[in-house]
Amino acid sequence: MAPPTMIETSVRHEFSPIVTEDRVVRMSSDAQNSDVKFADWDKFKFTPIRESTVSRAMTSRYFADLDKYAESDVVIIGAGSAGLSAAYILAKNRPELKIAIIEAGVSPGGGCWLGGQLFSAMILRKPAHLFLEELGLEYEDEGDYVVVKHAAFFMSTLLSKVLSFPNVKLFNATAVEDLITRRDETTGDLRICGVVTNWTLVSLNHDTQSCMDPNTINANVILSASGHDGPFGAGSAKRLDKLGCIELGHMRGLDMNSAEDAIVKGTREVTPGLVVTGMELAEVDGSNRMGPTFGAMALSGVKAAEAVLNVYDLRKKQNNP
Ligand code: AHZ
Repeated sequence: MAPPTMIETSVRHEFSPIVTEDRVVRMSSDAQNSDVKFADWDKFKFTPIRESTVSRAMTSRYFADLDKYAESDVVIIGAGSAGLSAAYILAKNRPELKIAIIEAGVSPGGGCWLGGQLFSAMILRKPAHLFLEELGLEYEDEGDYVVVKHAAFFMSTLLSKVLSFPNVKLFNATAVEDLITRRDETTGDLRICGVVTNWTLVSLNHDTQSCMDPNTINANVILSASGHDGPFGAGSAKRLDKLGCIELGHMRGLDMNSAEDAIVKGTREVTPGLVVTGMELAEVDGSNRMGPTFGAMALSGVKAAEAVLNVYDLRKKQNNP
């Protein structure tokens, strides 16, 4: 018997590529005419381009963004589930704010591409399902908790929505190396006024190369969402500890029930000018980890957005430089 073939020429497809002259210009579904009409691929040709045009198309935009976001309204450190949930709420509700997201990894998304132990499904305890409804994401309702069929489905949906807002710029492959601090003349408190950045690959090589100075971004409010301690995580918390602004609590062992409530409750402005969200808070407060349940990350992000706006609006009212 002949093996099943991958290509069957008589198959009727639901779509029809529209061909003008020798190029395919668009695809559309056409119920009346569902036989596929392929382009004449022998004649197919893209529009011409010079290499420098590609280079300028990228660099002009990137440097324009660096210029625009050098003064940001909000900087978010870390594009994991907590940082991106906050970015979504902020960007949607306050389209006039310039929001820069700084992500050390090349791939944004943090630890949210899989569930626990590299399994696919993502579990969120109620009422975090309300955030899924806001995103228009499907889930299975299991009573006290809900299940998204794949964590990547959650992350890719959230990411695409955040990136579609015109007031958001994601600078990935860029690490926050330090915080910009100023002493408040009236209170004497240290205030966080921005971030110190560098290409992540440069940050990883400070030990092997002579001084490679960083870049900076000033901002009215910083939202730190850099996750629990690890190669990059909890950077703001550790820096604030060294500056004497807080005393690190260090994340404790796993307890799903207490951990998720503690993260949402603890989401706040930890030091003037800097709000902390997500698992970085476990390092600040010494609360438990929750492992593979993600409701607290989403709702901590939502609460953080509110805290960021309170700080921002107050700062604007006081006209603080
Ligand atoms: O790359 C980091 C990740 O994408 C990024 N990041 C960390 N330090 C950074 C720095 N500059 C720029 N200095 C930095 N970016 O921050 C992101 C953090 O994402 P995450 O998913 O690790 O944190 P989260 O708090 O959004 O979610 C944590 C989810 C949990 S719970 C848990 C447990 O209980 O064990 N483990 C995880 C991953």
